[in-house]
Amino acid sequence: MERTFVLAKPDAVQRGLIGEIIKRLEQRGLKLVAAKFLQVSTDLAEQHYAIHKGKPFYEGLIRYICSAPVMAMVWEGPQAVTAVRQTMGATRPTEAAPGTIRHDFGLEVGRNLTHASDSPENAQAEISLWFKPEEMVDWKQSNETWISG
Ligand code: DAT
Ligand code: MG
Repeated sequence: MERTFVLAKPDAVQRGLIGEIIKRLEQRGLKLVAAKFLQVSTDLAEQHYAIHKGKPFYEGLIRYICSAPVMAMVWEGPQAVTAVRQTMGATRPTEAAPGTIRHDFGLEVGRNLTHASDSPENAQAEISLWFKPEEMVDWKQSNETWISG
């Protein structure tokens, strides 16, 4: 089983879309294994988006991610990284496929509602940046065998 890190970003929180995002990931069959609601510090934002430092949109991205609370989550399932990126849609909402979160709720790249890890390696790094090991909940989903056989 694979795990991936997901954020409902400040615009999703402000627009009351946390539930919608969680609903879509639950419906997909993924299992929630950690979650917390927090105000992101500049320090955490800079660590999370270190790969984008120096890009033209970097400063705005840090301001945006710290501008209101976020819901940070870890989701588990077969190919969870790929599955969540697919449910989330392309980075630019206008390029995201209909039926994806970014298409269905977004218009601009700077307000694209969600973050999700882009590889299993980055997922591990992001999970350990945002969560302590003891914050991960080990539980069995009763319908697991009907989602992955
Ligand atoms: P993703 O979030 O799909 O993994 P990314 O890692 O390339 O995309 O970029 C991180 C975030 O930075 C992205 O969700 C929105 C913002 N961003 C990326 N490219 C941008 C651009 N050209 N202008 C403004 N914001 C951008
Ligand atoms: Mg990315």
